[in-house]
Amino acid sequence: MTLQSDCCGVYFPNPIVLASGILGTEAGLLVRVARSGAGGVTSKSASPRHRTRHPNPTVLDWGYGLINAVGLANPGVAAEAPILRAAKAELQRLGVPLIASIFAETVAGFAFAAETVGRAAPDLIEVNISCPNVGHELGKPFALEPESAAQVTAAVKKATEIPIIVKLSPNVTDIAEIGAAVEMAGADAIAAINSVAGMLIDIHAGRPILANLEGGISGPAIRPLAVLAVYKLYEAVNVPIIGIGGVSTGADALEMIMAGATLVGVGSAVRSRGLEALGTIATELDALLAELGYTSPDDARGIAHVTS
Ligand code: RRO
Repeated sequence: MTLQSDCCGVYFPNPIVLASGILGTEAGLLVRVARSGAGGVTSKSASPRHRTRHPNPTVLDWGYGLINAVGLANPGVAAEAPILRAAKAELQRLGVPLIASIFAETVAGFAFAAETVGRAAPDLIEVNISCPNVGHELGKPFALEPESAAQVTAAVKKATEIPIIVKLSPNVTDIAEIGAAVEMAGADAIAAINSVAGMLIDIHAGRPILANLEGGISGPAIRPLAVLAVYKLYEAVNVPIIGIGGVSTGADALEMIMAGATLVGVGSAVRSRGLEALGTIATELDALLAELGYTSPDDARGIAHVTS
């Protein structure tokens, strides 16, 4: 069985890719995940200027997944570009594509970030317009309105020739509407979903656990939300979809593919199953596709769509 997958003309040895954020901005960990069988890796979003994290606690495992408010800690795109260039050289030897994620608080900042990470020649650029934990020019994430989502997409598209993946937020009424808007503005692919806004309260202290008060929920608890988002997007857009949210087994990955995903992002499962999780999930997916009579992930993509 071949698990080979094509996204925007980029060849992935298998569709299981490391989601952004979970392993930070360092090259070494990205390469380690690639060595243990990931089909692709995404770096943590880098912003125009260096950012420090929010005060602790920033991440908590609450039993059904994680809640985080890291606050986009990163060294800034100028420092991140050489780190990514080093990672890319090694990843290229392994045949594993690099997706460089960017974030900015302004539309112009996104264009600057795209130009700067472009120097590392990543295979794709992820445009993170959906971080729930940091401030934005409009006071809310660009992914929450079709107009602002499209504005960022168009600006980044103008700033780089590298294909762009726009990462959407689940914290909206109609994700398909946002997806259609970014596709129209030039997105080459769509990633869905970022973490779901949430809060946990320490009943002994009588106050929210995270220092940032609210954070983003990820892991198994959000998987059905992510599957529905991918399903709706698949009916609304023609560009490839990277399905992200709570995937931790080959069966979970196949569910995303059946909803319409071309690639499947894995984040929180790295915490529960270790750095080898992605390779293991790819192996499980391979066995499951064969068992169910599919000859490739392409065969299974979107089959859950019921036509009346
Ligand atoms: O760094 C974070 O707090 C963070 C980001 Br940029 C994001 O996109 N999603 C998330 O859950 N946390």
